[in-house]
Amino acid sequence: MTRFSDVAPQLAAQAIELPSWAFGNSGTRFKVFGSPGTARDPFEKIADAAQVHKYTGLAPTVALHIPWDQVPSFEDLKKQADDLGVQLGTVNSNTFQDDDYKLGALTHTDPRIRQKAIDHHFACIDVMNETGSRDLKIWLAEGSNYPGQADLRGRQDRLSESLATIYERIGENQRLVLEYKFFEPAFYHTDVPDWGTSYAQVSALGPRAVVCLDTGHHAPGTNIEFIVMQLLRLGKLGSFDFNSRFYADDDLIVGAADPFQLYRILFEVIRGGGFNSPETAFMLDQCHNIEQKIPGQIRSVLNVQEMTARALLVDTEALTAAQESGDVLEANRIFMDGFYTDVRGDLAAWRETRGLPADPMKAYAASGYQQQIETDRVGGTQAGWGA
Ligand code: PSV
Ligand code: MN
Repeated sequence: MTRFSDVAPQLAAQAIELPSWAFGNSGTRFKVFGSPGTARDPFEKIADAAQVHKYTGLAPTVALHIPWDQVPSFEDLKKQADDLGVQLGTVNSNTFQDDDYKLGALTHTDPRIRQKAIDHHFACIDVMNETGSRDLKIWLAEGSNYPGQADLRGRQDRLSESLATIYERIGENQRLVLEYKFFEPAFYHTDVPDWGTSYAQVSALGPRAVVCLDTGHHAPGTNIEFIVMQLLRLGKLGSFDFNSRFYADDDLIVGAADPFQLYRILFEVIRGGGFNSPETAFMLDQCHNIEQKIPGQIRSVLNVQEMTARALLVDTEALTAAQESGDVLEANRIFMDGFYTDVRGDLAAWRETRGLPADPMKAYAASGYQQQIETDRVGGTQAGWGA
């Protein structure tokens, strides 16, 4: 077994990007609940995100979603982030909340609507140029609900054309990241349902186009770590949207539903060279519908850190030897050894050596920030899905 002190330097370099929308209200199609102290604008979202980084040292960047995070001046937003010790990260486009996109956006049969969706992506690239963001992340809500409703092939061809037009506009040091999801809001088919489709589309674009794997976007029982391995092998695993799910795309706290799956995924990330690599960004894509948002995010990044530590502890030399000698049970024992190792004490002590609180959840709760925002943020409209 590898020792904790041997893996600590790798843990020190770990960075997990937070989604700005985690700090706004969210919910299901049934109800979006408000909660005291919720951020009312992107500036307050950044302030809340900075709290997560302050207590964990794990979350130096915040992803934006346009138009939810549209502000009169991105320079001001960038300054707010700088002042609070974080940076603006990935820019997410949004073509799922406009009436024009009911039957499609980048795949629509009407060239006017396709152009409108392309122009939205151009506007997102303009934002990236102002914020210094590297990644444009595209998730498309497009698809159909009924067999025969749409020409599947025609839509795929139009998608490819639209993406090529957007890719042309991506700067030298920027990337286009295409996320897949097999259902919702479309229920019969989606135009980018799986990693294979995303891979085929981005491969046709070029080297600066990569795939985003959202852990909640697979059918139950899917072997996600296999997909992780394959995309890393192909050099196309651009980023993760981490979250967890019990049934659908639940967007719950990462590691909450199936910590063992998270461990298996992280093991493959490490194995495939995707850990602490600029090529593979770690992000959260979560919604805190009923729990407090800032501690929800703190718990999330700590879950990723804890499972990363366990995956790093696997004695890979011994594992390879067991695999190669055909010792099935010994290989499985070595693999499970990491998962069953309780690293919480080591992590707490190590955090203190780095000037961080041993227990970031407790430190945040004791800081008074939550009470402060609940008192201060009265009036105005709380940020939210706008769904
Ligand atoms: C879609 O379900 C998704 O995972 C995409 O990443 C969106 O941008 C995000 O959720 C936020 O709605
Ligand atoms: Mn996502």
